[in-house]
Amino acid sequence: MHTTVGIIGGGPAGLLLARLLHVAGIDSVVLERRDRSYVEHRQRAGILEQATVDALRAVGAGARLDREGMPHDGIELRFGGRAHRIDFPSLTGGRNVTVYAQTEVVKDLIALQLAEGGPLLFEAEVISIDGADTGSPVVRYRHEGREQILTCDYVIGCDGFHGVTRNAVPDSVRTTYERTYPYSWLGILAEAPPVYEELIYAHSERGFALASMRSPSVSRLYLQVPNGTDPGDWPDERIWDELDARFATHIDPGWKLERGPVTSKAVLPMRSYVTEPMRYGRVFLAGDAAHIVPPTGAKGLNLAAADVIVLAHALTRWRETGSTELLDAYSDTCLRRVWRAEHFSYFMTTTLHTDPEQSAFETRLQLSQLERVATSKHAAAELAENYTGLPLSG
Ligand code: RFL
Ligand code: PHB
Repeated sequence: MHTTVGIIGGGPAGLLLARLLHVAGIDSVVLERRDRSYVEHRQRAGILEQATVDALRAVGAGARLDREGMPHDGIELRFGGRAHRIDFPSLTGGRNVTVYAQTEVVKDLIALQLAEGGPLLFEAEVISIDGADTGSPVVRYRHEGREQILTCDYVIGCDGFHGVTRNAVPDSVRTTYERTYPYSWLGILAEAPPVYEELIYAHSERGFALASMRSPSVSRLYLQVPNGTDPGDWPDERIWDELDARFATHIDPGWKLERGPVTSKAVLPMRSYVTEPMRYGRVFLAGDAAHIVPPTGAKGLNLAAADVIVLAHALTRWRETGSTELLDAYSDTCLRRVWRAEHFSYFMTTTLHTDPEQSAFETRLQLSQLERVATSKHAAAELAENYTGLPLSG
């Protein structure tokens, strides 16, 4: 089999890229290791920037998003027993974000691609990519019990942090930057209406907590826990009690979350990671295959979308004019945005979590920084601009 663009991975990056190329009249094949149901039910991100929403609409995946997505004009920060709201539109010239789960984005993109796109193969595991520095790279994959070959003009690695495409970039040209954190998140889904209208990010002496949502009847909640925590050590009542304790304020001491059946419970480690460059020969990396951010800034899915928007534009230019100018600029163009998001995600993470080793001095610095965001329009605008997403060219 031959295709113009071979896409490894059917997560948000690979699926959105396939749709963007389809709209531009460029053929592609998507190879996804897992089965369809697994990919559609993997619990992950919830926040879409405006540019991500616009891209989904442009590829025809906007209808359900426009019906069911929940536009949010702000977030609440809780710290030192107080609550403070950051208003996005007034601080950013009108921008906001939309709460719409990654599972739903993926379902919408898969349905579209199967209805009217190029091949999207599930349970097709890529084993290797050869000839990145030749004119026609070769993808080897296993599908329906047989090893198969896909030759491509370009190969795009959208295969996430544990993918194989990164290995096609020789160690001698690759630099990796990494940071781990001394805490994880315990994330739950609960059949309980969120009593809050906007997301709440809480700094507390007991550790960080985040209240998000999936729908008017489903809450998504996270607690900072030590690395290596067994979710089995957290019975539901313990989770709810701890969430209430971390969200408590002096102003409304009776404030409590609405409780309901917990339908999913998992521990997620936190990591910052960037590999450079994001391209070698005719192989390109996009999304989590090239970079990871801790989830506190809600940037991972949006960075993946931004990468493939830049890439689709560059491939379209190449197809129309034969010029590789934008493809040659791809890595530098994306990395500027990636590093900004890395810094923002690091800032949100280290400002809001309690490092088990942290001194009282460091806790006071965190509270002082949060106080600054709560009292300075400039500090609040810096947070709001990064949270709602910087312009795609930036
Ligand atoms: P994915 O989603 O990991 O998809 C990669 C796909 O590649 C497949 N694959 C292979 N296929 C074929 N052959 C191989 N050898 C393969 N190896 C792997 C995998 O099966 C998979 O289907 O990467 P992608 O597309 O780059 O998308 C990235 C996002 O999934 C990720 O950044 C976000 O989920 C991060 N994230 C968040 N991002 C946001 O923008 N906003 C948020 O609110 C947000 N919250 C989160 C998050 C991530 C979380 N976790 C679990 C890490 C909250 C959480 C809890
Ligand atoms: C989520 O809804 O899953 C979510 C929201 C905001 C974050 C991380 C995750 O920062």
